Amino acid sequence: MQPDLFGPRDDILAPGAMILRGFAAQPEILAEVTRIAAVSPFRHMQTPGGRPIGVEMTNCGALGWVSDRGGYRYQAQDPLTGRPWPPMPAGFVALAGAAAARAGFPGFRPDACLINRYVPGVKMGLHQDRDEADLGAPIVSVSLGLPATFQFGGPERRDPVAKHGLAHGDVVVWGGPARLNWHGILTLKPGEHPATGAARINLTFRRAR
Ligand code: MD3
Ligand code: FE
Repeated sequence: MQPDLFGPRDDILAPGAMILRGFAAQPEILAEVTRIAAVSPFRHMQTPGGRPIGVEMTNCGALGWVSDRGGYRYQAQDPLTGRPWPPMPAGFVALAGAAAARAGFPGFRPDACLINRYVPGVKMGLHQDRDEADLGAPIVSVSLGLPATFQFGGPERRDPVAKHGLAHGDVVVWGGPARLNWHGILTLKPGEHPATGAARINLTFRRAR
């Protein structure tokens, strides 16, 4: 989707955090996700404590984020297949770079893309993303399918949390002073989306090393 008659709908959440509404609604993105998941399927990972994570995950790129009894980390192999993660499609690299540049972070080259799949009833609790070696690089997130409510706090767990709706095609860039802010996704409400059915897909592009 392109900026419409109402003009570009960029929204600053905090210094370093910007929503680019409708920046990534191209159907090719979901076609690539389907190809990736045919090689490295969506699966429930386990927390280091041994509990299943409600969000289903897979990855593409040189590195993928994994969680199991051994902890959280990035690794080159998919533990389910024993093979490298599927390569990051060139269109993903270009999209993430363009979004980052637009938000004021030129030169972003992601080496990891975590793909989350939510069905109604699933949430992601408040957390920080701090497993990446280069915290100077931003994270770019792409939301597809069912809408969700995003919770965005501050650098401390106790900081107040604001809520923002994220819809199909919305891209958010998190960097600079917002890079270590706490965040989460409220329980997904039931619904159907023409692009994804009863699901929400989120891609997060990261510089892991
Ligand atoms: C703010 N994913 O995968 S994307 C995650 O919608 C994650 O699936 C959520 O949080 C999702 O780690 C939210 C938005 C997001 C991603 C990374 C951030 C917000 C962030 C890093 C720092 C601050
Ligand atoms: Fe996160």
